[in-house]
Amino acid sequence: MALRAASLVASAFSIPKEGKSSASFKDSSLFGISLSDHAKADFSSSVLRCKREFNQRIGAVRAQTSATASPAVNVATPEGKKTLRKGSVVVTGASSGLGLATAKALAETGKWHVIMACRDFLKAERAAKSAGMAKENYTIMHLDLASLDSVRQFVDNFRRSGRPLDVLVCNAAVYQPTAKEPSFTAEGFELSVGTNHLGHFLLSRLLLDDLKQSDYPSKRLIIVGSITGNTNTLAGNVPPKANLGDLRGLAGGLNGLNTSSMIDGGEFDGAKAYKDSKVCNMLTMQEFHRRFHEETGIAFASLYPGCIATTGLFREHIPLFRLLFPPFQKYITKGFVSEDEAGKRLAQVVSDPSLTKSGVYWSWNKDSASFENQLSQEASDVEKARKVWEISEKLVGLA
Ligand code: LMG
Ligand code: NDP
Ligand code: PMR
Repeated sequence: MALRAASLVASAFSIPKEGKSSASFKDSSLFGISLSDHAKADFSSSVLRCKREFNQRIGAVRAQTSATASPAVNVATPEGKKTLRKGSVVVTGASSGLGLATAKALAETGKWHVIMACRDFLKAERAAKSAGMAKENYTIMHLDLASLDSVRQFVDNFRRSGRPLDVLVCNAAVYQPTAKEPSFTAEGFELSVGTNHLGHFLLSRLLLDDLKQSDYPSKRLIIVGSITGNTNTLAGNVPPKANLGDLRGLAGGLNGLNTSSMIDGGEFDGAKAYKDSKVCNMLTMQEFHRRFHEETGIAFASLYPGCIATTGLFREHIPLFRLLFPPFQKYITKGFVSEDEAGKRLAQVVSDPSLTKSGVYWSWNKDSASFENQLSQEASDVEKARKVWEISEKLVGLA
């Protein structure tokens, strides 16, 4: 047990070995940007593909009559130099915590227009203002991931806006650690998996087309994962552990009536439902990668941004937990990261030229250097990923 615990502790902190940290990217460089050979190949092929797509698309772009016409990917400065247009990124759940910090970090660069996809418009507006985001750098659009109608409506509204989609960040989540009984989405799915996984699954499937049409040189689809869904870490071994079992509850629709509200068919447990939903998020990212990376050049990625112990995620936990959790993470596990720092990490996955590799679960070491982390056996199970994908397609009405 002691040995097992020690190895769990080591893998929880997963300090990168074998030169996997981003420092190792320094071995080659393209246009002054440090890239690994793999990432370089990835980047240049996507540049070529983008040029092709751009040429095909340019007619369509010109014909667009919507309110905000999609600008050309290269825009001329007053001095006549060509620069890349502003990127257009959708961030779900940008009204607090990691999503807000990411939106802020991206907006501050002046290189991104952030579409904050939020369920509470006023809260989002106040959050953006108090974060000091300049008006021209963001747009708030309504999205309630606990309703598939709302997801479809959001996609519709987004398309009407005429903005291109260059990067999609699936960040929003709910966590119900103290709920005794399950609650449900508009369609009757258990709320955590319904919101965190199924809502995002439909959103990202629908918006894949929009991403494909973007002429931006580095298109990305990011789904936020977590350490607690990975049972190859200490954090992932704190009970209740994530476990999707044979997916019988998911296949039954998680409605808690004629079937369990839990993916594995067991008794409802809010903390487990959240961890299970994160496993689905990480499996979905990999399935996207297998199905669409080669064809589209889109980079699919997931990440564990660190333990952001101060966010609204823990709003339903007991007050004592909320009081002790931040110092516990800061001084005992040392896994604590501030909202600002976590936002910068996710912003890197959105826009850093060295993080173009697809199919990766990014993590950071203590010096905030990114590295490709290992997922648990279940969170990297190819067969399970395919099954989760296929069942989810049916549940959200895509198959
Ligand atoms: C459930 O409880 C909740 O019921 C559920 O609502 C939800 O929140 C869910 O995962 C989320 O958790 C889990 C519960 C059971 O954990 C606790 O919250 C109990 C805390 C017990 C405190 C133990 C002492 C730790 C030292 C404390 C420092 C003070 C700060 C307190 C901060 C509180 C924040 C948590 O958890 C357990 O069963 C406890 C044992 C779990 C360990 C499992 C890991 C196996 C490997 C063992 C290695 C041990 C060595 C590591 C030492 C780390 C340092 C403590
Ligand atoms: P927060 O609670 O601060 O942020 C969650 C966001 O999701 C909020 O903006 C919330 O909106 C939004 N949201 C919740 N339900 C819906 C819904 N139905 N439709 C639309 N938006 C919704 O938590 P975090 O910032 O901590 O969480 C962000 C992500 O980070 C999550 O994916 C989480 O799993 C992940 N994560 C967090 C860690 C942490 O330690 N905090 C660690 C690892 C991963 P509203 O403001 O209206 O409530
Ligand atoms: Mg955990 C290296 C140790 C580590 C890390 C990085 C986390 C992250 N946690 C660690 C260890 C422990 N935690 C230990 C030893 C315990 C038992 C005392 C513990 C407990 C604990 C609880 C009760 N931890 C928690 C909870 C929660 O309710 C959080 C949770 O599981 O939400 C699903 C949580 C978390 N610990 C983390 C992280 C990142 C979380 C937050 C949520 C998430 O994964 O998104």
